[in-house]
Amino acid sequence: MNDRDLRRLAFPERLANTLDAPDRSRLARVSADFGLQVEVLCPDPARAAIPVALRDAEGIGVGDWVLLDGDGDDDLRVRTVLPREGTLVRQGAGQRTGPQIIGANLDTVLVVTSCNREFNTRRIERYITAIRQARAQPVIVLTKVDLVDDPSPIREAASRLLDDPGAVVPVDALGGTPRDTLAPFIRAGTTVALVGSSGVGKSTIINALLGEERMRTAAVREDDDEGRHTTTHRQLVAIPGGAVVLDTPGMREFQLWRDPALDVNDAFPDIMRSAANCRFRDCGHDSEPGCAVRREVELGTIPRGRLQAWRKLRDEAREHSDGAQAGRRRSPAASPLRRGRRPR
Ligand SMILES: Nc1nc2c(ncn2[C@@H]2O[C@H](COP(=O)(O)OP(=O)(O)O)[C@@H](O)[C@H]2O)c(=O)[nH]1
Ligand SMILES: [Mg+2]
Ligand SMILES: [Zn+2]
Repeated sequence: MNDRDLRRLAFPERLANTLDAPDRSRLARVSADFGLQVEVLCPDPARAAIPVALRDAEGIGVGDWVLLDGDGDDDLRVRTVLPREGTLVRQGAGQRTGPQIIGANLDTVLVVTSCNREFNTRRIERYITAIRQARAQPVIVLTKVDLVDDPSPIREAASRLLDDPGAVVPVDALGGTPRDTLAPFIRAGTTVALVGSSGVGKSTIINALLGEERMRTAAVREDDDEGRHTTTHRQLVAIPGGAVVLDTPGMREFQLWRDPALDVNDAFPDIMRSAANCRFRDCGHDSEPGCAVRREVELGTIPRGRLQAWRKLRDEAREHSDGAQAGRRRSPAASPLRRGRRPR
């Protein structure tokens, strides 16, 4: 791929000097995952097979940079997955127990939620925990502001979940100008994923960024406010202006991945700030004397539900890390968050 195409697909600088000229000609970016095959951009879309051993060993996700073997359209295979960063993972849903990669090499993740009944603090906290775990920047996008009289209470509730009130962005994806509103978060050379329930307007935003109706969108059911699943798979697209965005289908549940290094504190800046004033450094904000967090809950400056959510996620992470360590003794399962082997 030439330099222009690499820029258009947000090729990360950190990988540049790990590759020689022949490798560069075999570079591609995974844009969709179909199980035994992936769609890759190189820069035109093509299909490539994934050797089972490779999938088992390190996994592969939309957004990964790979080196391809083979020629022509029918014969492409993924040889290597380049070390990924910014990996958003969740615990596989249903029968699948392993980590599932939502997106790889992400710089920013937009948590998209609508201003109506769909807004759910507890769900957003979960997303933010996983986004911090990925070391990507979380942004909360409030859609359908045109449907509510006053979005400011929701905007305030959302601001509490991030340390940066500037990272809460109300948009009207239909009548407004989401491309301008979101520009600070969709910079050239970066990869941005959109996550959230179905029907909140993720695909609509991406169409606005593309300037064409490429993604399918669908009306929300009137009775329960739930969207139909129009977006059925994760799809990476390059948008004019040089950023890459990832559209995802709605996620019903977002289980945190069993990662021993998961630190839920990162997603609770308000609690952490207050915890600095607790008498004990390892205060569990439970029944300890001199607990500043509980005092703030009583004063109402930290919502009670927020402290309960912190406890719940912390316990979940602990449970997970015990489980993961037990699993690790049995088999050295690869972490999708690993820095990865250097390519040959
Ligand atoms: N009124 C209003 N409707 C919107 C807005 N954004 C999306 N929609 C509508 O919501 C429905 C679901 O949008 P879609 O993009 O398919 O949601 P997705 O499932 O998150 O990708 C569509 O009918 C959109 O036209 C918005 O800001 N305001
Ligand atoms: Mg969609
Ligand atoms: Zn405390």
